[in-house]
Amino acid sequence: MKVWIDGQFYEKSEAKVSVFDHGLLYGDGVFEGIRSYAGVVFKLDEHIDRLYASSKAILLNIPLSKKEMSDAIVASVRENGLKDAYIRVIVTRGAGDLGLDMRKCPKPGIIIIADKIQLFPEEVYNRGLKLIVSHLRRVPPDTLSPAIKSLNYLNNILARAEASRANCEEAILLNRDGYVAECSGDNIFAIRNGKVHTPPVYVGILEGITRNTVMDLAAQKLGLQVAETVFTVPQMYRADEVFVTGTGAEIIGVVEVNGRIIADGKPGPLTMQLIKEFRRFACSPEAGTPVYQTASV
Ligand code: PXG
Repeated sequence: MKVWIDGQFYEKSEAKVSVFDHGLLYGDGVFEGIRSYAGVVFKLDEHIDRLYASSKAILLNIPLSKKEMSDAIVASVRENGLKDAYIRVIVTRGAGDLGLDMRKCPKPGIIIIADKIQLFPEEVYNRGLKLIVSHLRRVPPDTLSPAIKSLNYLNNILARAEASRANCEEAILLNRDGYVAECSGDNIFAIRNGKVHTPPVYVGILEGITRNTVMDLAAQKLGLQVAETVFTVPQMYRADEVFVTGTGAEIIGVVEVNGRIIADGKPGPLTMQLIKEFRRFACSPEAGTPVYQTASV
């Protein structure tokens, strides 16, 4: 595997960064997780826009134009001969001294890892996930905005650990007011009476690219009403269907929340239909940016 670092490819064993990088010392940096399907990088422009927005918010000036970044990502997938890939783009503050001062870090570091994708077993999509509500609240937007995809993921990681310790696959985080925000690495949806609900961005979430795609597909392909709604945990208990969305997960039904079985305990019919529509869309050329001359099949 070849890893792109600051304009050059390195063998995996040689792909290294400084121990003085503030990305490591302080989690000072931003990232994206992106997929490619059949040689098309899914929603690449949207991921790049979010990366640059995150980086602007933390006063980090990426020394590449968006076009150069896009080309480097595509080149990384091609260099590794991948069609279906998981791509991690990381922009760190770069090497500095041991203090917090970002002015001591003259050069941001850019890393692009394009690897084979670790898929969830198909059985997970058919069985659905068990979730808990974490006792940790999602970081409030006036502390470190969850809209920034920063390298500070301890809030999410500790919530996920809480889920694992309770034999659950994901954790729901509430915002400061106790409303459902999102999961540790996924956005959340609830369907009731044929209407699709997901928390609005102002609740304090990452505006997921899968989330936005699913909102479009639910409205356009399934003809459902879709709304950004503030909702509580008990409202989720009585939903007809609950599911999570994310780059890795795509769409996975939720069958249990805090020990409460959702509906009949199976992923719902609309959820299964959305999974089908999402997969069909993801493998189409209009889903993103082609890696090879003749993209897709
Ligand atoms: N919320 C959070 C907090 C995330 O980190 C999402 C929602 C979904 O966003 P997208 O754009 O992917 O639809 C994410 C992103 C993992 C992993 O290994 C997951 C994410 C990021 C990094 C790693 O599960 N999810």
